[in-house]
Amino acid sequence: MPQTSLNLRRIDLRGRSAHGEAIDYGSVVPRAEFAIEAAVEAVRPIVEDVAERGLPALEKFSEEFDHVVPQHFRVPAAELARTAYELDNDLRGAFNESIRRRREVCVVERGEPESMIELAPGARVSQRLIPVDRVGLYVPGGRAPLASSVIMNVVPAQVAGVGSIAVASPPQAEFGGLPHPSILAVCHLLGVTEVYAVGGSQAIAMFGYGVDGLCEPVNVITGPGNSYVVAAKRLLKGRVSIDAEAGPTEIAVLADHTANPRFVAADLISQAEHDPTAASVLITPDEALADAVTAELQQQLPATKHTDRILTALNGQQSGVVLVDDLDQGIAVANGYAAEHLEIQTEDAAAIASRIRNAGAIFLGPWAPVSLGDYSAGSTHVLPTGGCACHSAGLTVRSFVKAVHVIDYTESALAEIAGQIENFANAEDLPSHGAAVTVRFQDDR
Ligand code: HSO
Ligand code: ZN
Repeated sequence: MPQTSLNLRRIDLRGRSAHGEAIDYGSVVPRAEFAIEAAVEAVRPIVEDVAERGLPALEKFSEEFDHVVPQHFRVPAAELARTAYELDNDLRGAFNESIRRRREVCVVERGEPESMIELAPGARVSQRLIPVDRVGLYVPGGRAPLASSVIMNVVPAQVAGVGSIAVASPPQAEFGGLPHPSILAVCHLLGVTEVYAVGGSQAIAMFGYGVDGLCEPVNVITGPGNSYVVAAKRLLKGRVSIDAEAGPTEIAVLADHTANPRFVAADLISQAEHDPTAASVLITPDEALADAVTAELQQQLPATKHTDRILTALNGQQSGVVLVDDLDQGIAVANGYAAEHLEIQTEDAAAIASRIRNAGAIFLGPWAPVSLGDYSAGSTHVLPTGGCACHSAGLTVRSFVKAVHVIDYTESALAEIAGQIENFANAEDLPSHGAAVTVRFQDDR
């Protein structure tokens, strides 16, 4: 049922520590349900069918889920060029600038392709960063055609040096069975020529197993998607590597009396716009700010395009205001929550940020809204959700390379450590391991 009024919950932590209560900061703000387990069972037969039958299975599932069977599952080059040609000039400029900025940051992310250390004379270990051979990037086409996600997935793969990059996005009946034109146009601007009009879990299966006569299997699958897409990625994990299992978008804003409530409200709304299960959380020691932000939300909501979705997200139990004793406690809440996006709108935001340990990305001060990062900051917008920022980072160049160690010891360098290896191996009751070293230093029989 459509919601009609804002009902943003408040979680009041003030005074609770003073009363000796131990607060579990990891569970102050609950997460929305993101049911992957059930989806895994639903997509298993789809993934298996694509793996077994290939093209006929893609046709069947396109019909069933996308209500259109594309004339060509591989988007013809002429269509890619056409969509880029037909792009509005200003939008083309925005796409190109976003690509340029992301690419510059990626060059820093890539770092040195090879680094070496000499641990003792002749004892050298190098680390070589080797890009994977082939990646498949999925771009959803449902609620919003995320052209920016094409940039965020393709650019780091390109800068990593991945030789073969394929993109898949669902066929859309309204575009004659092609993916959304802005997605195709961005592919063209990026120089990606292998694009498929295939959606959902069948696209993930196509990437994982390959489809005879259409698509070779890939080594890495990345890209956002609904719970079915995530479930399919989970099924293929191991066969390929995947990026994080992305759940609904989250924004947390840690703010004090210096924050502008109009900005804070707009930012909370911006991420709520993604999904009725998106999370928008304000953490503040300033009750007056909480009131002002709530009033601003009321004010701004009627003018939003996706009011229903936004209201549902804001009214959900996963969103709300957390009132804290002070910024120290605010930092504890932010670290416990581990938001995908954390904005810091406080006095000396940089100093506060230096104490943040868990967040997908940190946005400093009033002039760095999450929307900047979503499109044009140069940073990645593929970020860990659901608390995964405690152990994982966003998608970067490093997601597409393997760090391979190259071990290069001289005879004397090995001789120097041989006794220790033998000892170590014996302690593990694996004496043949030790012998593989010592045999090298025994007289030939
Ligand atoms: N905020 C989303 C990314 C996105 N926003 C794409 C707009 N377009 C997840 O980080
Ligand atoms: Zn966004």
